[in-house]
Amino acid sequence: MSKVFIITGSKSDFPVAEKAIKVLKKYGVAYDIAVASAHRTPARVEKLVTGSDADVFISVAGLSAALPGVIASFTVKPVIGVPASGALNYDALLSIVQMPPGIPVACVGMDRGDNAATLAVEILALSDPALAQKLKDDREAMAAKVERDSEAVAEEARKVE
Ligand code: RP5
Repeated sequence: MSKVFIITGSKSDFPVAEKAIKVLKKYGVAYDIAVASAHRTPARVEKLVTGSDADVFISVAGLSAALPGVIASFTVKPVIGVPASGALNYDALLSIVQMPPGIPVACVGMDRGDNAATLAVEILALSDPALAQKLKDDREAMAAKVERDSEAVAEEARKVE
């Protein structure tokens, strides 16, 4: 049973999906991945979404980026959209974020497959205390790194002539 279902609009979106997979693997969260396009294969999108037992969907899409919204139309589970960067960049971001009232998609930053996965883990952690603890541990590790970086920068600054 997969907890997270990653659907990309194209094979070319895989590098962004890969960032999500790395995070999900780190937290030991089961996932599935498939390619399906809102425009090229709408029936396949419906079949995949309605047939899935995942708790959270992550959808990576570029250009007009209808896919996350179409996924959201077929489920009441949370959908996290990741705009894939392209020639224009803001096209996909604005498309994903501008959903009509009642059918929201949580939109992360451009190509931020990693943040999409972290948000998915946070949603799953609502009912999984062990997962929540792992997230807290990682936040502490991040904070400790900032302190180490600050000391390193102060040291570099002292050397500047
Ligand atoms: C979108 O169009 C996909 O999500 C992809 O980001 C973009 C380009 O797709 P390909 O032409 O590479 O298949 O639907």
